Amino acid sequence: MSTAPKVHAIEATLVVVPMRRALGTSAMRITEAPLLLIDLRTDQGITGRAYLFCYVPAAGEAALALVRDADRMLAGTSAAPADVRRSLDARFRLLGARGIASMVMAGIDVACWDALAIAAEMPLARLLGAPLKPVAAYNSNGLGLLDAQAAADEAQALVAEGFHAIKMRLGRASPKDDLAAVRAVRAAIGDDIALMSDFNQALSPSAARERCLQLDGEGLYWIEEPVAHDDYATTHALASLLRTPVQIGENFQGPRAMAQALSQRASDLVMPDLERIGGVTGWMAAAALADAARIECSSHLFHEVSAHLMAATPTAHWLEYVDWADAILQEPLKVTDGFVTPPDRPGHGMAWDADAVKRYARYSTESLR
Ligand code: SMN
Ligand code: MG
Repeated sequence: MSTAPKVHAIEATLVVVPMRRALGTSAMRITEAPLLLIDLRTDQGITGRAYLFCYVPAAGEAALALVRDADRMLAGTSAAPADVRRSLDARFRLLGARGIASMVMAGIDVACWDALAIAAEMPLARLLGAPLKPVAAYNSNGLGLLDAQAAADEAQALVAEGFHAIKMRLGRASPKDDLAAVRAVRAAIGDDIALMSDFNQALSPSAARERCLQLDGEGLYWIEEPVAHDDYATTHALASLLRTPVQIGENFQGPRAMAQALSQRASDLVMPDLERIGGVTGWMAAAALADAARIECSSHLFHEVSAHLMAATPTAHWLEYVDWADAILQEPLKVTDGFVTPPDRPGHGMAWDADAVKRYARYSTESLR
C-alpha cells in the first residue's frame, strides 16, 4: 500500500479577469471576475487545484489571507479531504464557518479531491463512481438588466454560442420592464429554447407574489431567488401558487441549510453552489439529499468541477455555464450542442495558463509572506 499523501503547501493567487459580457444583476453590475486560484501541493509532488469566485476583489483579498492561515496549519498533515475538513472545521469554528471562511474551506476541499483523483490517475467523476457522460448546460453569461431590445439581441447571441437554454436576470425597477424584456427575449429565441430567470433576491414577499404571478404565463423554465435566499416560507408559498417552478440554492450554506430548505419544501428545484455547499464533500452530501427528496438538482457556477459532480448526481438537472475562468485556463471546456462532458484527464482537469495568471494577478500568498 502506498503511504498517505500529506499537504506540502497551499498557495493562492487572486486574479481579476475581464468578463466578455457584463452581468447586470438586481444587486450590482459585474464586469470583472475576481477569482482566487488555489494550488495545494502534496509531499508526493502532486498539485490539486481549485478556484473560488469572490464576487468583489476585497473578498478575494480576505480569502487569500485565510488560505495562508490554512497553509500554516495544514502543512505536514494528511491531505485526505476528510482529515483536512476536520482540521479546518476546528480552525474556523469560533470565527464561524460561514461566508468567506467556508468558501476557503470548500476551495481547499476541491483541491484535495483533485490531488486524490490525479494520484489515482482518474477523472474526478470516475473517482466518484460516475461515467464521463455529457451534462446539459445553460448559457448563463450576460443577459443582465438590459432594455428589451438589447436583451433580445444578447439572448440570440447566447443561443448562437451553441446552447438550447439561457438565463436572463430580472428585477428591473418597473415590473412592466421585466415583462417586456421577457417577451422580447422569448420572441427572439423562439419556443424551443429553455429560458431560465433570476431575480437575485430583489423582491419583498408581496412584490414577489405580484411580479411572479404576472410572469407565470410567460413560459419561463424557472424563477430563481425571487426573495431573500433564506425566506423559505415565502418561496414555499410561491412554489404552491405558481405554475412556473421556483428555484433556489446558490446560497445554501452547507448541506444542513439545504436539508432545512427541503424539509420546508422551500422550492420546486435546487441548485447548490460548489463553494457555498462545501466543495466536493459538501456537494456529494447535497446530491444525496436531493436524491432522497427526489428533487432535481442543478449546479451554480464552476462548471469545470460541477460537470464531474453532476455526472455523479442522481437527480442532475442543468449545469450552469459561465466562461469567466476561461481567461486563465490552459484548456477551457468545450460546449457541444448544449452539453458539457467532464474531460478525460486525471482530476477535474483544470490547469492554469501561467502567462494569463501573471497578466491578471493582483496578489498571491507569496506576496503576503
Ligand atoms: C449570479 C451568479 C454569480 C454572480 C452574479 C449572479 C446568479 C446566477 O445568481 O445564478 O448565475
Ligand atoms: Mg442565481
